[in-house]
Amino acid sequence: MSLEKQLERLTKAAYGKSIRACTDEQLYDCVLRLTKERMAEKPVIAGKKKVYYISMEFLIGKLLSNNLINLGIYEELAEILKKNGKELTAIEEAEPEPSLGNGGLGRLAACFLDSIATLGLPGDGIGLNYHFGLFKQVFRNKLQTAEKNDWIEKDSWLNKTGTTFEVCFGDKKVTSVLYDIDVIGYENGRNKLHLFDISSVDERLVKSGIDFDKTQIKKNLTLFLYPDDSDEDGNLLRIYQEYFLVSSGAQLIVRDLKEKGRDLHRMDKYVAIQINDTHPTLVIPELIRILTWEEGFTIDDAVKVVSRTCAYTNHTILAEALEKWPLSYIEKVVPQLVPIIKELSARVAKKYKEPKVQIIDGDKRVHMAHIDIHYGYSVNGVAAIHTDILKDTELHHFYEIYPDKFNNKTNGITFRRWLLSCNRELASLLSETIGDGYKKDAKELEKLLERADDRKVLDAIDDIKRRKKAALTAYVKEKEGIEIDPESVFDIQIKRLHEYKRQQMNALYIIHKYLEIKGGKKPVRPVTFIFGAKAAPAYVIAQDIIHLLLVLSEIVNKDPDVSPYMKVVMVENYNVSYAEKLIPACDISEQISLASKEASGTGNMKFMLNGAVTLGTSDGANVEIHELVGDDNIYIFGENSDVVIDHYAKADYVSKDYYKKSPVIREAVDFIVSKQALKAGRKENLERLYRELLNKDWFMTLLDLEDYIKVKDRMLADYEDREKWKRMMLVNIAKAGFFSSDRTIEEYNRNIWKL
Ligand code: 26Q
Repeated sequence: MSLEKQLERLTKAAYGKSIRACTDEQLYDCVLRLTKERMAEKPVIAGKKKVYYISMEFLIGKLLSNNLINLGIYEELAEILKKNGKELTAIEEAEPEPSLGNGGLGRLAACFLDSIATLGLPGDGIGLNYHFGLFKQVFRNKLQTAEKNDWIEKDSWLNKTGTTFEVCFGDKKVTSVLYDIDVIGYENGRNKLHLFDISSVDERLVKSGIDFDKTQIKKNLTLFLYPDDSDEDGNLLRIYQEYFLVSSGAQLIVRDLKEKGRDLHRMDKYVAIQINDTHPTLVIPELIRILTWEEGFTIDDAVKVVSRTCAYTNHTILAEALEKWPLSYIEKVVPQLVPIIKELSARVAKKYKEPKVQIIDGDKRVHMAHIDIHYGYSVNGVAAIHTDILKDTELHHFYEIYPDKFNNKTNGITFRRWLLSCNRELASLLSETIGDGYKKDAKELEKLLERADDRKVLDAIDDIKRRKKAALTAYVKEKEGIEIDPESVFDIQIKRLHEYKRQQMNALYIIHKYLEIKGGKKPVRPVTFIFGAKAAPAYVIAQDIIHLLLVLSEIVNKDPDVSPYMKVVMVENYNVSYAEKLIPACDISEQISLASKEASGTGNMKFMLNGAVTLGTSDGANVEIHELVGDDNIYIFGENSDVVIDHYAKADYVSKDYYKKSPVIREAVDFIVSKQALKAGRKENLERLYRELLNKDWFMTLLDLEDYIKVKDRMLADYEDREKWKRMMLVNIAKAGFFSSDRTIEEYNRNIWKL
């Protein structure tokens, strides 16, 4: 059936109306159904061996645009709608955004699913169907508050499967219900994202905001995603969630194998399980439990085959983010796993005396990563420098035992979402300039380098940037009520709020600029500083930093002496959809984490692909971006990871020394508790942040502040050399091909999964 006929059939059936007569919301509903019908026609990707990517988070974002692109019907549908007086982009706005992830780790899982299907590899995701996902951020009195994100509508991308499993906890049993979301590859077949839910979930448990009774496991288990990006301690509910995920997932995997008549003793020939950080680590003891208790394996056989099936990805070296659960918690939630974990631990203890590699430590805490490393066959970091740090320092003792298990897989992003969908204009220009080949083989973007001196191409890239900035200007006006100047430089930092990411350093730069302008030193061109960030609700200093940014926004934007030259915007509820609007409009990409702390970063890749220039430290994937584009096309500042690691080792960083030494630093830091700031903000928050910076500053903001100011000022000056800047944009786009998640997945498959 023609696309138009199919859509009309749907609008008639659902609303008794023509396409033209439907509202955008009604059309979204019908286009959703149409897309699902088309997806269901795609062949399931099959093969002897399949990978299961198991993760507590899949930050999939809205799916309509991407699915239409991957089906190859985006343009055609847009035409049909236009003919009927409708805009596909307006219809896309009606889609609610699921928030099934915190940030980078969850978004990476979503990009990977897209690439696995695009490469035609058999591979499914296994995750949880959180009803309210990650909280929705609302600003009140310049503070973050949290509300639930009610994303599941009557019709959604979720498909009921009819599959259920029983999951047993120590003192209760729940029924696990499987929902599937189809994952379509770009011009390829279909895989699945399996999302588990409990049958007894009760949304009414949520009273106000995101508060609910944490003890009612049978009702609350899948209500929320843990709103934590590596800061606070976990609690029992988190372990309930983790075990629910892995038990459901393990049962699904074993059922699939049995249905195909596979010999479970050779499980590793048919299945690879990629464990996304330590959160699903319990899948290892759970599989061993199933094989020994239910399938009659000896413990040796079970351990052997599970160890050949499971592979682990590490996403962080922050000590506070490495999961260590008290054995007593695990005992309470899943007592049936305790004998197995003890056995695994005893085997390690017998073989290795080094305390740092034990699974259960002297305080009876279970080190989840240690289970993965001893009882998995691969350990990978997510950027070259990150993997090196794991080998050299954080996991050095393990590297000595298992040098062959360690490998690097530098992260990547799907170009379908982060170029073809979010920047159709740039994608078209690239097609006109270098052909369509880059869509399947991202390395072909390098062909653009041949045009690095071509005026027409350079101007066209710049022109698209202008249009994207104009579009963002209108959107920010509508959403935030703030007027920004589309001719200003757009300087953007969007990522979870964390001290190691150093939004506070950017804030100090803004204060410095503000004071300069007040003192009469006007910039040649206005600058717009844009932030987007959620903070874990219990992360106090992160809340204080958000408060400071909102205070600065008010002070700067309302000051008639200053606001013509700079604006500060903290967007509310930053999420994937917002990122899709911000990234194409960015000039300066802020990637300013303390060297050694950001495992990779993936926003940095999205920005360069869209023609932004990076201002960054030698951290995570910035290091590889630097190598690719060369010194002339990136702005690197700050101390490197060796120096930083040395400061930690010697415990010799004293922030007050930097404060005392530099009048520039002093002036900026003191402003936080100035009369002016205290008038706009809350004493408690601002003073706490001030004290933190002076007395602790664990992530060494003041160490790099002066260099940051210097390099950022140079960058802004260079922006005025328009020809030079346009060339930098072009080189960044041309070199972004390496960061396609298709490349990353090819490497996972070649070295780890071997599908
Ligand atoms: C841990 C314990 C209890 C509850 C929650 C958590 C928890 C939840 C989420 C710990 C960590 C996370 C998220 C981590 C994360 O997003 N890491 C990012 O992963 C990206 C993909 O590899 C990298 O690019 C980023 O550098 C890394 O910060």
